[in-house]
Amino acid sequence: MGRPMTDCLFCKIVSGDVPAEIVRESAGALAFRDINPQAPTHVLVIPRDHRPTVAELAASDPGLLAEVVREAHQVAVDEGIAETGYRVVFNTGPQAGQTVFHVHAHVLGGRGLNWPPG
Ligand code: D5M
Repeated sequence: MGRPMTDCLFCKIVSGDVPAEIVRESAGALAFRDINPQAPTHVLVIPRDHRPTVAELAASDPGLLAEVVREAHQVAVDEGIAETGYRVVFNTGPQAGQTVFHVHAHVLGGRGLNWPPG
């Protein structure tokens, strides 16, 4: 089980020490709106337990990763974008743009999304 990290922003959202607009909660995961939205729907889904990257979560707890992905889909259903389409992104590592090293799935939708991404 991942321990809370005192210097981790998303662990502080899990503990309630940092406020967030929470949209869904499950036993192992939390979903909240991104503070800097890049699309009409932009929600982050995180495991409550601290894991730095999706690779480390997949290796240590694949069931929890599955829960994060299920919750990401449920966010899309709740937001009304599951039918039109949405994107789930795990930025992994600095070159991919990961800035917060507590794994998070970006759920993006509500507008046309370009491919390839920038
Ligand atoms: O994504 C990290 C994301 O986290 C980025 O889109 C901004 C978002 N963020 C940063 N601080 C907060 C708070 N306090 N609430 C909600 N969202 C936040 P990355 O893939 O690591 O670049």
